[in-house]
Amino acid sequence: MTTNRTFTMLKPDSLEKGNTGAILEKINASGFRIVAMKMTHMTKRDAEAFYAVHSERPFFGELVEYMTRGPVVAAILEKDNAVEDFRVLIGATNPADAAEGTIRKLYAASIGENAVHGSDSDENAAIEGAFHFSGREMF
Ligand code: 3AN
Repeated sequence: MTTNRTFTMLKPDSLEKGNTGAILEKINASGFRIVAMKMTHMTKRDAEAFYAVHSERPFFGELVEYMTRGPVVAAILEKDNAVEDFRVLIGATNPADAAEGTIRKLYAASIGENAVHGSDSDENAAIEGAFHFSGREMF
């Protein structure tokens, strides 16, 4: 099944390193339309809720700390087959395994600080988009 929308966050390391513009440029150049976008600083509670699926993983505390140490850019993106195509564009979770030219290969430092988030299913794209945006903020 294909879908039209996915959800992304440019993570704190991307903003700290000044990579926001370059990453957004790559997203645009890859044919994604921006449906919603904002800069936001997640609280500990936000991050724990957003990543609840990982709450039992050993890296959960580290993940929450990282995602709350500075602002992120959250966005909903539209394109045919958006979820799958965006996962290809960002590359593997571990940048060491990410393909040449992918966002994580270019901008991520490590598996823990991997520059960008991309939804892994249509269902999660809808849940994650609604976590950050109301219907009135989607265009
Ligand atoms: P993806 O972001 O590629 O969907 P997930 O959902 O498995 O990967 O992991 C969510 C986030 O948790 C990753 N983006 C990364 O920041 C962090 N993470 C995943 N695996 C590890 C790990 N082994 N050690 C530290 N952090 C990790």
